Amino acid sequence: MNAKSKARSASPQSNSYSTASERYSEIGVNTDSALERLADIPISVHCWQGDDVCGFEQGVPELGGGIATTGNYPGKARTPNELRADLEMAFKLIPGSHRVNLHASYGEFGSKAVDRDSIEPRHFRHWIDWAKQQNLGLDFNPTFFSHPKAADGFTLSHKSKSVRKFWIEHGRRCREVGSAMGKALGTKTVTNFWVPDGYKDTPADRLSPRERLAESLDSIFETNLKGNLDAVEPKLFGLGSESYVVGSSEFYLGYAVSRQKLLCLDSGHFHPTEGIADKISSVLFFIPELLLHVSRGVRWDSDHVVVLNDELLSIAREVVVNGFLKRTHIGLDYFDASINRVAAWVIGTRALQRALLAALLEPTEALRRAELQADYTSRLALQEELKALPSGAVWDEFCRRQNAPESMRWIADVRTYEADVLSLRA
Ligand code: RNT
Ligand code: ZN
Repeated sequence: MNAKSKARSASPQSNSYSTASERYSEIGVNTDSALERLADIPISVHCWQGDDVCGFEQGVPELGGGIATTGNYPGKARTPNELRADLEMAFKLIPGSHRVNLHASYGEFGSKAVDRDSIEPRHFRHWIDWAKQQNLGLDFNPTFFSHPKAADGFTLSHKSKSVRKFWIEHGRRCREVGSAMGKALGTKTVTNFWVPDGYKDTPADRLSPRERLAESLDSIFETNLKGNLDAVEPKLFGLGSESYVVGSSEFYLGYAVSRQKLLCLDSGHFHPTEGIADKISSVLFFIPELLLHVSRGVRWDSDHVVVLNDELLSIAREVVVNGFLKRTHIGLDYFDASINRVAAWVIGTRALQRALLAALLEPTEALRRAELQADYTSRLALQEELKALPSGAVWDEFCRRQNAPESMRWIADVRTYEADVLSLRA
């Protein structure tokens, strides 16, 4: 139990919560049980928002792989200790108990350079100890970008056997790190595979790279490891891979179904008007579990800070009302260097939790009853009515019970932290 949950129910509930609770009970929804369920949903918070996806390897090249951060807001974390301190600050302002999602490039390698094909669980020992002490789960990602051997845009599907061999070894070692994390913390680590491989312009051969990618992945996944779950993440396009991405949606859907792996749906990895909410009940029909990278696409960028918009509400709804919470690992994936990075974590995570709460407060039975009776008029009327119910008061009560700041009160703490800590970083 963490410090936050120990202080649970310290203060009495507010009048506005009682009023809200009554309004919801009129439509058959129990707000107390919604709050209990919400407290049980961990969000995997991505470490890379804290330092613009730089990581801690020696002499790392520029951020590559077709992803980019924009902005130069001061105060990004420069060391593992700074990143952990920033995450601790964010978790004080986020209700509930959560997880941290690490990339291989965030290992602690000491003074000597450790290449990607040589990483070991010991390079993540501090992270594991810290996670244990903070009561956090860990998730993991091999880093197939920002590296000389990825500079030409290909890794696991590279035409050169020796380049592929290097990245296959990286993938294998990352699963071992994931397994060590999962075993040490008693909660399985999801190790997510995303490779940037693709062409800027129209390829002459779309097939061979896909054959090589499947073969490389199969050899990475050869061994069964305890404590670890494998996920694969498709993408539509990246910067410099506008015309062709080897690991497309169809490729990985087929791969995940045929190998019974987790599929990672990143909400920024599809056509601009294509949402992932409707995909959830389809893919979970054929794969064991799902990983979500909740993000927000804006034009060319797939990684704006998550906000409480319709897309987010429908993603959360599909997971909750279909009973998929146990089979869905919910993570965040965005990186904004133009605002306070601790605030970026807090805003995105709280937005996601509010979307989950809205779903937990839905009178799903009533909606489904109307639907079965072909009463689409009542279904639409009720869907609209729900938007105006006082979910804000229920959210405030959740924050109070979890000993996290209500409404926007967290921003004062971010400002203090900025003045005392972040602004001192050169
Ligand atoms: C990139 C993918 C991938 C990365 C992280 C850093 O488009 O979304 O998940 O964002 O691995
Ligand atoms: Zn992603």
